[in-house]
Amino acid sequence: MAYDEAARPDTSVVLNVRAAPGHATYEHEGAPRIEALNLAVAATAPHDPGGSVAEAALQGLLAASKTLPPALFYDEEGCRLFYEITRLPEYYLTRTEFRLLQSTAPEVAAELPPGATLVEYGASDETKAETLLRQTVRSGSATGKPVFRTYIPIDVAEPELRAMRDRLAQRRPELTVTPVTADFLRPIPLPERDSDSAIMGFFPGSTIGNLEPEAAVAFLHRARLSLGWGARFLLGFDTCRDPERLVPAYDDPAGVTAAFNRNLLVRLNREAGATFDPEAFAHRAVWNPIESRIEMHLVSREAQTVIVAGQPVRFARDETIHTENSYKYAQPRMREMAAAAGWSLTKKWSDSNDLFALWLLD
Ligand code: AVI
Repeated sequence: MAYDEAARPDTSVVLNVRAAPGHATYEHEGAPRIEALNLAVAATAPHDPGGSVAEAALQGLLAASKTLPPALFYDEEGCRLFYEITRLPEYYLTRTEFRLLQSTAPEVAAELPPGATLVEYGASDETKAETLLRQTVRSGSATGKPVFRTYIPIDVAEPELRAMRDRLAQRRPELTVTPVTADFLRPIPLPERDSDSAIMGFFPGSTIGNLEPEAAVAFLHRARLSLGWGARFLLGFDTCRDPERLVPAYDDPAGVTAAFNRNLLVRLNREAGATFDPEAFAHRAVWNPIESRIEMHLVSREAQTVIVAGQPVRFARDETIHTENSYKYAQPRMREMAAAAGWSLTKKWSDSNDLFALWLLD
């Protein structure tokens, strides 16, 4: 499929990866602030974050069908590679969503009364939230006042949250920022707030696609319970199901996604006493039309035995380690999932190529 040159990302952006595992933020050269994205990814793993990397890896590698938990992608190098992925011409998700957010934020904000609270799940960076936080009331006696009075970013990375709060305190002194350090896949008690104020959850980045569908519904349901029945929820998800576009987005010719995938093995060598030769595994991205997902695998190029945390792990030639699923939802399916979690669709937006959707739920 042809690459849309007009959609090419701005290459003047300079990467500034902060060192906390699982999280990165990016800053414009010289400019006060960022064009970037949040990595709402560190909490998407199906393993206990309290367990060790070796335990999590062995659990998957000793199973009949080998897997590795996707949260292990996001060490410092993984964050850097993920950032590179988001800049690739083939990886349309990030820039498409960011543009959509920029153009629809005024309409989203118009749905809320002044003094609202924004709760972002997996927020290690405020870039996407700021498209909303900068919105002001457009009519009536509160004209010109900010729509959002409070911002509650939720993430596992405390240093990132603190840094974000400090930046926002400088840029938006009128905004109350109350970070919550937590894994958003677990029940989260929100800070006390004025019960009269409107509240909106925010889950951008199509991170919902990295959860198994049942986990996605469970997450949306927990959000429904903690935000309350009067709440709104803004959800960003990838809707493209065209393998001709998807496969290059997850298997780019520059090999960045392959490096991102193999970095899992590099990490296991460093942190789990493993003996992987990363080049002995091929990166594979396949579209699974039955499950409606892109799967990433590492395929053993030969029969081999690798030691992980003192245990031998045997691979047959062509045996795969399934490392990630990225579900792409048709809109009716997402509507069903949202409904199962207690949300209904109020408004929806998508880009002109119908690649990405932003949904306002209530
Ligand atoms: C973080 N997440 C939404 C990305 C995705 O597209 O599923 C992770 C990724 N994996 C490979 N490329 C990007």
